[in-house]
Amino acid sequence: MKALRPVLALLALTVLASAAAQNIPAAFSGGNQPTVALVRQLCTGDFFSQWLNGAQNEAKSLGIKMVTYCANGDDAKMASDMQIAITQKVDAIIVDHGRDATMAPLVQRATGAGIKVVTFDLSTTDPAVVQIAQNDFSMGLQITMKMLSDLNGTGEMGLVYVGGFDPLDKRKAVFDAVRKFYPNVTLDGTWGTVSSNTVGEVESQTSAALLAHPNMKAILAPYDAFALGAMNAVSRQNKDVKVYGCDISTADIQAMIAAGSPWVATAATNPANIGSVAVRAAARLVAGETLPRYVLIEPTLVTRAFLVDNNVTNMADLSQKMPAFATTDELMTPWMSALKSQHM
Ligand code: SR1
Repeated sequence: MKALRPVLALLALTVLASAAAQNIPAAFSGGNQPTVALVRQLCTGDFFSQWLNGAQNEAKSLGIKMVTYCANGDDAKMASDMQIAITQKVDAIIVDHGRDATMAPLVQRATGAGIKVVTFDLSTTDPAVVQIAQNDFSMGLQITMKMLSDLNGTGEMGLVYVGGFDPLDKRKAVFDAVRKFYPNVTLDGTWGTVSSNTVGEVESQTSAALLAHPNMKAILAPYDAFALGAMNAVSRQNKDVKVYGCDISTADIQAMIAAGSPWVATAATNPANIGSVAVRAAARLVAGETLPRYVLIEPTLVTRAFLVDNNVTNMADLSQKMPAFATTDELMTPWMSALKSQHM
C-alpha cells in the first residue's frame, strides 16, 4: 500500500491538472460533486420517463448527485418536496411542471436562499430562473395547421384539453387564435383529464363525445396521453376520425404506424434531450455562469405517412431519419465535455 502512495498522489495531481487545463469549474473539480434536486409534478407516461432518463444520464455523466421527487399530480406533495429540497440546501433545483400559484412562492424562496433554479414547463416571473420549454406555441401551430389543412377548412372537430398546465395552455392559445380564421371548422366540444390514468379516462370521454357528435371528423389531442386515449376510442367505434397529437416515444410510434391508426400526426421533440438540457442548465448555473432566461427546444411535425414510408419503428430510427430528434448539444460547453470524459 505504502508503495502505491506516490502513484496515487501523481494520479490525483494529473486529474487536478487536467481539470485546470479544461477550466472545469471549482464546483465540479477536486472531488466536488454538486447535488441537484429534481422536483416533478407528473411522472406517469412515456414523455415523463424519457425526460427523466435524459436528465439522469446527463447528471451521471457530469458527476452530479441527483435527488428525484415525484408528486404524482398532487400539488401539496410537490410543494412539500420543493420545501425539502430547499431545506437540504441543494446546489440547484429543477422544477418539472407544477402550478404557478403553488410553485411561484417556493421558487422565490429557493432563489432567495441562493439555490439555482431551472424550470421545465413552468413559467415564472422570477428573473433568476432559467425556464426551459419546448416551443409550445410552435407545437400548437404545427399540429393545428396540419389538422385544418387535412380538413380542407371544413368540418366538425373536438379538442382534448385541461387548463392549468403551462404547455397545454400555450398550445390551446394558438389553436384559439388560429381557428377564428377557419369559420367552417366547428368545435363540437372540449374534454380531458390529467391523472395517473389519463389515457383510460380520455378514452372514455372521447367515446362519449363521438357518440354525441357522429359527424366529428378530427380530434386535436396535443399531449401523447390524450392522443392515445382519443385514438383508442376512435378505433373501438371504428370511426373515420383523425387524431392530431403532440409528443413522441417508441410506444407512440408503434401506435401511429399500426394498421389503420387514426393518429395521423404529432408535433414533438425528443424528451430525453430536454431532460439533458435541463441538467446542463442547472450545472452551468452552479458553475457560476449566466444563462439566457428562456431556453426553447424547437418541435418538428411527424406524420404517420413519414413513419410508414421511412420504416420508422422506434425513437432510434426516428433520430436517424429526422436529425431534429438526435441527441442535441444545446447548452453544452467544452468544460462539460472534459468532465464527461472523466466520468466515462
Ligand atoms: C400535462 S402537460 C403534458 C405535456 O408536458 C410536456 O410538455 C409534454 O410535451 C406533454 O405534452
